[in-house]
This record gives sequence, C-alpha cells and structure tokens, in this order.
Amino acid sequence: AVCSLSGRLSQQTFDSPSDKPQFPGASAEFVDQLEFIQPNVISGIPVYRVMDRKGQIINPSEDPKLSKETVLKFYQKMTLLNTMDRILYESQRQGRISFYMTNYGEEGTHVGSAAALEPSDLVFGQYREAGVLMYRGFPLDLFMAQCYANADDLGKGRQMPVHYGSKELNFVTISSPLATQIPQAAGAAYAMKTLNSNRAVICYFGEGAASEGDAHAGFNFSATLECPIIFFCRNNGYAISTPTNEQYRGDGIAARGPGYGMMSIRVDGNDVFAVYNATREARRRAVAENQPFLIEAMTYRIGHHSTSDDSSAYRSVDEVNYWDKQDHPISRLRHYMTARGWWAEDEERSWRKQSRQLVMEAFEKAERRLKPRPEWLFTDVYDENPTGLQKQQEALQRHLEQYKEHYPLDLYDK
Ligand SMILES: Cc1ncc(C[n+]2csc(CCOP(=O)(O)OP(=O)(O)O)c2C)c(N)n1
Ligand SMILES: *[C@@H]1O[C@H](CO)[C@@H](O)[C@H](O)[C@H]1NC(C)=O
Ligand SMILES: *[C@@H]1O[C@H](CO)[C@@H](O)[C@H](O)[C@H]1NC(C)=O
Ligand SMILES: [Mg+2]
Repeated sequence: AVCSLSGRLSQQTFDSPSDKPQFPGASAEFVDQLEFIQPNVISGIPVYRVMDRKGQIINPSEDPKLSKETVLKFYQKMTLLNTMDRILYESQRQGRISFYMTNYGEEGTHVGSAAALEPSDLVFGQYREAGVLMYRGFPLDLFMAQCYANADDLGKGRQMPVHYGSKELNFVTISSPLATQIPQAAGAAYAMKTLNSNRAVICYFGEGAASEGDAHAGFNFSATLECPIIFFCRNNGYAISTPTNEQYRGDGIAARGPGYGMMSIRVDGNDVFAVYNATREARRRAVAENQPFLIEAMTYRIGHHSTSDDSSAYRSVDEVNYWDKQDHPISRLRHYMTARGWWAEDEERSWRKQSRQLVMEAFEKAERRLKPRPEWLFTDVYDENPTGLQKQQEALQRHLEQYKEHYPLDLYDK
C-alpha cells in the first residue's frame, strides 16, 4: 500500500555511448511522442483501511490484533480527550479561559499514531493533536493548568491555551505560526541520524499548513539528507473556512510525496488500526533505512476551527452530521470492541461517568489554583536579562505597586 518512487538518482557512467538521457537532473528514457503528463494518471491515491465503518476487519492479515487491554486504552484515551474538549470548550464559552480548540473527529489519528511510536521518539505538533500528548501520559491536571495559565503550567502561563509542551514526554511546545515545526522537525531528525540514536521524529500538520513554504523546505531537506522522520498530515477538509477543494488541485498531500522522493501513503484517519499500522511501519523503516515517510490521514474536523470561529457560516449541518453520526473514529472502534464482547452498555455508562469525574476534578483544581508570579514574564529566555528587559521589569513592578487596587494580585502566586 506504500507507493514508492526511487528518490535516489544514480550517478551515470560515461564509458558506454548509450542512447539514454545523460542529464544529471533525472533518470529517464527518451520518447518521440509529444505527451503531457496528466496530473491524474493514477485516479486518486487509495485510502488504506483495516476496519470498515462498522468496525469489521476487512482483511484479517492486516488486523494488528492488539490485546484487549491495548484496545481499551485506545478507546479510553479517545473518549477522555472528547470529554476534556467538551469541558474546556464550555469553559471558554463561559469566559473562564480565553481560547480553545477541540479535536472532535480526529481522535483516531492521534491515538493510532501515538501508540505506534516509541516514547523516546520526538513529537512536533501543530495544535490539534492533544490526543497524542494524552496518549503519552500527559495528565489532565497539566492540560488544565496550561489552558488556565495557572502556577502549575509548565509554560508558566506565558502561552495561549492549547500550546502544550513536555520535555519529559518528548513533545516540543506548540507554536502558532503555521508550519514552523516542519523544518524544525527535519533538523531534529537529521540530528538523530547523526547521533545514531535509534530515535524517530514525527511531525504533525494540517493540510492547510502544508501550503506554507516551510513545508517544502522541511520535505526536501528530509529527503535529500535522508532523515528518520514521519510527516503526519491530518487532512481534515478545512483550513479554518477554506475547504480542501479551494486549497489545491492535485491529489491531496500524499501526491506531493513522490515529487520529493518520499515514501507516501494515504490512510483512513477514522480507522485507528489503519493509522496505527501505517505509522508503525513508517516508523520502523524511517529508523532502519534513514528516510522520511509521508502519511496523509484523511479525517474530518467536526468542531469549529477554534472558539474564534463559527463554521455554520461556511458548511452545512448535514455535512457535519454525516461525520459525527456515520463515520466517526470512536464509534467505529466501539463497534469493534462490542463485537468481541469487550465492551457493552454497562462499561460505557460507568466509563462515561468516571471520565467526566476525572475531567471535572482536574478542571476545578485548575480553576482554584493561583496564577503564575508576574516576574515569570521575564524569565527563561536570557541567562541574564539585558538592560532593556530589566528596565521593563522594574517599570512593571513600580506600576503594580502604585496601582495595586486595580489588579487582583491576591490571585497571583508570590
Ligand atoms: C503563518 C500563519 N498563517 C496563518 C495563520 C492563521 N491560521 C491559524 S490555523 C489556520 C488554518 C490551518 O489549517 P490546517 O493546517 O488544515 O489545520 P486544522 O486547523 O485544519 O487542524 C490558519 C490559516 C497562522 N497561524 N500562521
Ligand atoms: C498491520 O499489522 C499486522 C499485524 O501486526 C501485520 O501483519 C500487517 O502486515 C500490518 N500491515 C502493514 C501494512 O504494516
Ligand atoms: C533541497 O535540499 C538541498 C540540501 O539538502 C538543497 O541544496 C536544495 O537547494 C533543496 N532544494 C529544494 C528544491 O528545496
Ligand atoms: Mg485542516
């Protein structure tokens, strides 16, 4: 299912007078018929899947046959992410936090790919991959602390909500400017290769971010420098309000792989096993062969782009309902579990209750916690602050002392 194009051009030999093209830029044959290459020579790169929409395994040899314990873990992480999204989305609507982005509909791409990696593999995310971090063990308390920008936040409250990061879990902190993570990830993968570390890098991005020039630089450097990296594109149909049919004319993102000399595959992102299998194989080969892989996971963004967006302005309720009700990664996995007798109404009910409780406890704790010390605004960039920053810090201090009554300083850590 992996479509390949030999990216490595062999150096030609000049000893025999052959009638083959000798140009150094491509390995090819001469032809004497004028023919333009059709962009659709293969009519649509196929979508690899393991399960059908009802959770039935299509080809038993592709069944990853994961243990009951592992499958239940997948399901619990996917649904816990859902519950956390609901509570944090509501928190923003109620004015408790400033911003939020949900992951609805993309849970299968997160959990399937995260489970296929080694914990030491380095993750670069975009912003809609909270499930990857959750699968790695990031606790609810820290998700909440980040969104609430409280004193427990690892980033000390200096980032917008959903900009998580964890050094311990090898998850590089999210940054908002689109696609900046792509060349950074390529560089990190190059470092891993030179260190012979047996580690891979995975770099997540949306199909919209793939339009940035940085995507081009990252893909080409990874291919030419032969880096152990997995480019994981979540093609969820939209870049905010721009649908994919206005974003590009080629066959999605996977079709660009061969142009860079990269192994590429398109998978059903709502099939957690297909995502798992593809990522696992890509990870194994990326490290064994030092080469980049491109995975395009087809999925659908069920929620609004963010809390600053109202998607009813540019798409129909029927369209959203189709994905929510008929082709959802969580219900597909649940069908699979139910068919094996691993899960039934009782388990569902008690897990829903328990997961909601876990999220609510973390949420209440985060809300009660103090805000980070204002001085932390000025730390962690310079070893010793330059005089300009020192002056700003002193000015802030004077201002806060002079106008204390206007600031809720008792809510801040001392
Ligand atoms: C360089 C840059 N340009 C524009 C934006 C504004 N912006 C934020 S998210 C987004 C859409 C990205 O879409 P996609 O990559 O498909 O990810 P998705 O939101 O669908 O998960 C845009 C245009 C930005 N953050 N950075
Ligand atoms: C999917 O996983 C199963 C079990 O591990 C394996 O037999 C199969 O070859 C995998 N498919 C791919 C494409 O890796
Ligand atoms: C690809 O990367 C190589 C370095 O590895 C660089 O020399 C070349 O200019 C790049 N080409 C493109 C098309 O970006
Ligand atoms: Mg998108």
